Amino acid sequence: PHKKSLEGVESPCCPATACYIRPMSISPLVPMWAIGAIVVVVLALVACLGFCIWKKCINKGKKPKKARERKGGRGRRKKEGAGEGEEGKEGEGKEGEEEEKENFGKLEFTLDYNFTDNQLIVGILQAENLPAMDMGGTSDPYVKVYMLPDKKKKFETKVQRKNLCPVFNETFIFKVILTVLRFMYVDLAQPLHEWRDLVGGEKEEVEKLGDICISLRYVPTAGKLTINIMEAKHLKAMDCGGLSDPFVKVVLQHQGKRLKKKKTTVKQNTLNPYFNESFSFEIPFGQIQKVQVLITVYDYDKLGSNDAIGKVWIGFGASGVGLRHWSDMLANPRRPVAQWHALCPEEEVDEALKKPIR
Ligand SMILES: [Ca+2]
Ligand SMILES: [Ca+2]
Repeated sequence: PHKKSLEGVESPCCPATACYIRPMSISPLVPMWAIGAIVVVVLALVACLGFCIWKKCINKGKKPKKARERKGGRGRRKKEGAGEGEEGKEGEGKEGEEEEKENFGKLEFTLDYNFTDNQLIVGILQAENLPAMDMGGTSDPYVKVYMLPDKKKKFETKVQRKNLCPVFNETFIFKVILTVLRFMYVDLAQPLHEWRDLVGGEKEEVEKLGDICISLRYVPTAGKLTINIMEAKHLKAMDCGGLSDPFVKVVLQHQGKRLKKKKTTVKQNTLNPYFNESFSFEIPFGQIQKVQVLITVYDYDKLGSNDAIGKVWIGFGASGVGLRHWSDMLANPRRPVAQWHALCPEEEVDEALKKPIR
């Protein structure tokens, strides 16, 4: 039913975020539950920097649990359990399980709705007592803000490095037309400002998608870049049989423009495919610094469209391993440099690619 009223809108914008639409043209776009969802989302927000990087360093030992236990020792746990309404009820007796549930820290935020401009203003102020997710007993937290059910319009705060009590003080504005302002959690006629306990982050964000080994070689004199897709391991199963049919797509970009696209063959029914397929590209020395290599692993499906398993960004504007691998290649002309990369969710990489590069 929403689709109709959104005619002429460029993207299939979700009903909850009326991004490109003039207020006049639509009426009740946001159902009550969607507004409720906004609040729920804000609660579940603190993510920890670069899940992919994190997964890479830590995936052998699940450190967070230990870290949480350590923190639990400070005695905050009991205070919280007794203090907050719903939590308090279960609070007594189940110490063991509680520990798991509770120590995600707290977030201070504001919600305000501007009726004149149809703006939902979300202020992310600070967080407290976040669990340590990294090896050094600390975290690099940032907050992601989005509205349900559609997560297309996302905002992120800056990353606060090595900080378990980060101060953000950032404001995000959602263009959204609200017709129902009262609902079970919040009355948006009044600005809301409060601290809430964080709950565990989304599962998809810590989910393992697999790793891919890539070799890069650049010969400056010839202006030739060779990318070898060597192998992948522990890929996520995308088919009902618990396996995937992986193949890899390599895209070369320069200043947002797609230069070339190549694909490997499909390896049937495996989560640990061996490819060893090479692709060469001509990139003059003057351009190589600004080139981006995007590598996506797909599961080939006979019926319907292929499923993306995960993606890796190497080269200009990349961070972490993606940047290091590229620098290593440039520092070692004519020599192939191989490197394992943890796959990231495709949408996450695409989102990051859209941002201006600093
Ligand atoms: Ca599939
Ligand atoms: Ca398949």
